[in-house]
Amino acid sequence: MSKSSVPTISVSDFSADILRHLKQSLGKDARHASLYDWRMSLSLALRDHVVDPWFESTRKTYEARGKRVYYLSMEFLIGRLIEDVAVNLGFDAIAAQAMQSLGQDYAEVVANEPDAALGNGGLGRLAACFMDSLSTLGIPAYGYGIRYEHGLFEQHFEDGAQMETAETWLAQRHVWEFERPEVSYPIHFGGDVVEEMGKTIWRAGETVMASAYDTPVVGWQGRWANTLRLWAATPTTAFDLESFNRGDYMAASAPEALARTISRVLYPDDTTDIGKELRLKQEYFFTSASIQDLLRRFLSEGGDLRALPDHVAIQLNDTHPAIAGPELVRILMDDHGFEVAQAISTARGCLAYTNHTLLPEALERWPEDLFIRVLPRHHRIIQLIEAAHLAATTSDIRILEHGEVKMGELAFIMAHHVNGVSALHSDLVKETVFSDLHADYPGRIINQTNGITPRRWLYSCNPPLRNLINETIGTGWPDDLQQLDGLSDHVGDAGFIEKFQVAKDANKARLCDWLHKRDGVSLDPHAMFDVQIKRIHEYKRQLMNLLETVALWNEIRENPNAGWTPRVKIFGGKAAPGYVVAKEIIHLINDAATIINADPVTRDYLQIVYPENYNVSMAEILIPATDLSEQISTAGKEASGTGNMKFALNGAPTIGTLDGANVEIRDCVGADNFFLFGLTAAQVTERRSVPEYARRAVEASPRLARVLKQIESGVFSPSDKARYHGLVQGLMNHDYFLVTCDFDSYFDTQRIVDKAFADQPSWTRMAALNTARVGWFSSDRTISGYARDIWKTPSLIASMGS
Ligand code: 26Q
Repeated sequence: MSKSSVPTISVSDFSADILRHLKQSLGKDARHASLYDWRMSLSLALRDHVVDPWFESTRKTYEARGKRVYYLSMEFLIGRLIEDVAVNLGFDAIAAQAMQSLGQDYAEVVANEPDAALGNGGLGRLAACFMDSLSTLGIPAYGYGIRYEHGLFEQHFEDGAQMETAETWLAQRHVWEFERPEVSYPIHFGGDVVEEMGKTIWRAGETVMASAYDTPVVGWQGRWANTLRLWAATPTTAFDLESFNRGDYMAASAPEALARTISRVLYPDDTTDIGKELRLKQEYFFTSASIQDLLRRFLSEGGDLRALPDHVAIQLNDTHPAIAGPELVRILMDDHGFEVAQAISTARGCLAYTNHTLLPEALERWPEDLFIRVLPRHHRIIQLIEAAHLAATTSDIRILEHGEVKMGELAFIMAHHVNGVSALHSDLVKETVFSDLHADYPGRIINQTNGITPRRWLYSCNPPLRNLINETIGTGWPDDLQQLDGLSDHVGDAGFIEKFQVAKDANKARLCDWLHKRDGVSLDPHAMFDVQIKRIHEYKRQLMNLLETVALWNEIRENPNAGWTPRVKIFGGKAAPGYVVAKEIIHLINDAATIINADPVTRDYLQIVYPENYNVSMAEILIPATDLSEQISTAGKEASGTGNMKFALNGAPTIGTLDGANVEIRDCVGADNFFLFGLTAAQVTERRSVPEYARRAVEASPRLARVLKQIESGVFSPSDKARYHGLVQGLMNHDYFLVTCDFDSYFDTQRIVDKAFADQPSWTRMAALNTARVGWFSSDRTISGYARDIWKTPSLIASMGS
């Protein structure tokens, strides 16, 4: 693509930079420096090199007077940044050598950084990958979100059950951000709406300030850097002096306490937690601040608001910022004198909405009375938006219905484009949740299949494979991932396959070391590492994986000398604290691990491990070490998945259903290199209408019936034999996600996997073909699609053209 900007610094100069920061910024000398001090000094030395590309990008953006992208997301699941910045600047080798020359272990220093876990899972991580790609592609963009004081909770296991504790990433200084005390906006809540001299006036009840913190996001080879701007809530007046002077010390700090709750903590639920007032306030807080900020920028450059859609592209990451529509309309009408129709069409010209779910319970709705209480002016504007929609179409779809405000309908109606996140998902969006609105606005729904950044998810997390790829096809692939196709020519070469295997073995060894150090657990590095890592959800069917594990255990016990392929079943993931069934599933996996891992008969063939507190950094160790990727959701339920792409890219074939992006992954890697099982989305719908389908499936499968009986009777919970009654009964009686119906197909396919893995060269060839053929899943390709089809924004990196 563009010319590479090779780092222009020597190891000794960079070491000197680090020492300078150690002294000047940390106030330490090398003899007394802690790991933390070294990490801070290294980060600051790297950060110095981000500033120039950042300023340069800002200048070019300003001069171009072109369109900017504003990506609004409640979540940015970033992870660590040191390695990310080092890699993108081309400083990774230099940084490692500099730390070594200073007598420090680079890997240890890097690992000292806490994860920025400002997200729950897929949606938040997607936002982080998109920020990386927007900078790599040189598209002028701002990410807007919330600077939560506490990110996603930390998970601990107590006797196998999940416990949660607060996460405190800001307890240490976050070096990557720049506080912008001069950038702040008032955010109003509550109060009432009155008409005064023909004008509608919102007299707010309470006000908090939104204050900006900026983190530069540097793209590949430092060619461009955008800004991630996160908002923190602060009180309008730090202290109520009047109360204080009266001696009422507690009342004096009341406004402060109120304001600070807004950006205090990330909601730990990845489906809607209906009706929580604070959540609605969070959504409006960051959305209003972002809209005010982008309008201030536009107006300060002399823009005419009627031309706003030519300069501003606002992407809504799910419905969480859907209040952006009414907020923009409100400001255009109330502050700038726009007529309703003109305000709505101008706002719509700026807005686009990405849907990430088909689960009906996950579609955001707010009780109307709560909504009126918190945002009375916006409620009236939504009535105007609804009226305009009803007048312009033959539709009977409403935004306000049954005493609720439906955020999906609001986002859809206020967007010029709505997109799904995989081909199958986008089709289902058209056919199911938004079929009526699709008929009202044909052409509005499009697809943009998700992607992942190859910088973090291959280059940086997998050095052995990165080096092999570099020596095989050259170094142009990290920003042009389809070049991996070139590996296909080498899969017939035994020498290449051997090296691919060596790389995988090195990653497995790294995982074994890490787990041993962290948890004291030992794994057989020759066993198949079979990994399922993601949020715990019934539709993702970790329970089916566990049932298969128990069935396999039974079979090995009965016939220990049948030449079993050794497996380690690795689980990782958190359950929402209030999601009872998900927590039971976690408990069961841990209980089963206790019994099965202690069985001397099966010990050499089967082991279950569930490292606690799965996060982005753990994913970076697990994924490169994986042999088999578990993507086993009920067809039609996983909008896309992105872990599925990470595994395939790192040479792990998938066992999976035809769900989300699995469909497209299978198309790319070829049916021979993907272990398909289970019902299709259409068959799932059909099966649900069969009476007693779960009971029938269990009766038809003695293998499954036996496993369920073992679990129900307390084989894995000897101290509390009734512990899993409810879980098993739930499966027999409801099984909405068809675990029972897909079980046999899954078990049988796992046995095909066993056989395939036993032939190592042929397995490795399959793994290598996965890597070679999934270049299309780069988030650069995804972002190019958004830029082309939705935003109409060109790259400002000269040599990239477009
Ligand atoms: C909403 C309201 C109140 C509380 C919580 C929420 C909430 C928070 C997070 C609702 C949903 C989420 C996250 C959803 C999510 O991560 N979806 C995933 O998005 C990925 C990126 O597109 C897809 O790959 C996954 O398939 C999808 O499940």
